[in-house]
Amino acid sequence: RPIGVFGAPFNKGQPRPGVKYAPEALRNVNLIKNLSLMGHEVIDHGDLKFEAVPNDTAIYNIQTPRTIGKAAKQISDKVEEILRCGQTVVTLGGDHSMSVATIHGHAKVENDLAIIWIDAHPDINTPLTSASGNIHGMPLSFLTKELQPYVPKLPGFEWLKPCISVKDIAFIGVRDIDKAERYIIDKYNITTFTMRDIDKLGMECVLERTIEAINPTLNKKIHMSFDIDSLDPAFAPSTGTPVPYGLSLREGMFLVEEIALTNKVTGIDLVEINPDLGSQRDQFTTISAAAEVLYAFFGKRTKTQLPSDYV
Ligand code: DIR
Ligand code: MN
Ligand code: MN
Ligand code: MN
Repeated sequence: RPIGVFGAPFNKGQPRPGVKYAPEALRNVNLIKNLSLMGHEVIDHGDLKFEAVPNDTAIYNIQTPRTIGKAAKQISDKVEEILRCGQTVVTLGGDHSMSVATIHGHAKVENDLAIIWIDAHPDINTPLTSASGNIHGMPLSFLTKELQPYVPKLPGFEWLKPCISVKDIAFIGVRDIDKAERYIIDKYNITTFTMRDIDKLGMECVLERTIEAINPTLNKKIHMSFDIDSLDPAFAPSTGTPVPYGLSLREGMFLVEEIALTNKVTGIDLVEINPDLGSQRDQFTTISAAAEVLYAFFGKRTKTQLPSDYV
């Protein structure tokens, strides 16, 4: 399948504005060209533009819910459009609140979807349990059918239909879980592999068990949501909520290489890269790591020698 890439420079799901510069930063390291040089047809759909909704008053402790909901609708529609063209969609975030939209749009086209959520955080707070009020810590609660009795509908999100089940989700790399998130994960027995599980089992076994749990017959398509803070801050320092003792870059690359080999992934999110944070070296380290994760997924693994014009 061709790859359809677009940027979702969305930053209102958390308080640090610089995360909106990530699509531009990734384009500046020739992400699109390098993917093409790996032998893929790559269609660049450009970056979306978002507008603030006037009089967007806070609800619970969430700022600008209508602005976030409106942007999410645009992102969901874009993902749906690109998938209907038969392309594998790659969404360059942006903060992780955008995954409420990418998964929603993906599930409209592939109605039975498995979610691999690679993140230091499980992002399954509800508007009522979130201590931060940041929607980037909540997207999975909005999408999950079983949680709807506990998730109040926010203004701006009227269009959103919960489309996944707790049994379709797997967390990998988590190591910073809020109390209510822990409660939800335990109550619904959501497939979860912490850093300790990865150390103990090894990444290959973690992925085997992930597939066994959420997609045993590989009859579903897979949505891979990659939060750059899953990586250890040594490899991805320029992110809003870094958490120590995370994945090495090679572990992250190996994980996505193995996921790619399922041939079931039709949607990918790459989120929470904040090119404003840290030193110039930190920023370069983080953007390079993010790009390498995508290259690993899209087959750099199979090339001992890259084309000579690879930059
Ligand atoms: C925290 C942080 N659990 C929250 N979440 C983050 O605000 O709900 N997710 N940073 O990536
Ligand atoms: Mn387009
Ligand atoms: Mn996240
Ligand atoms: Mn995270």
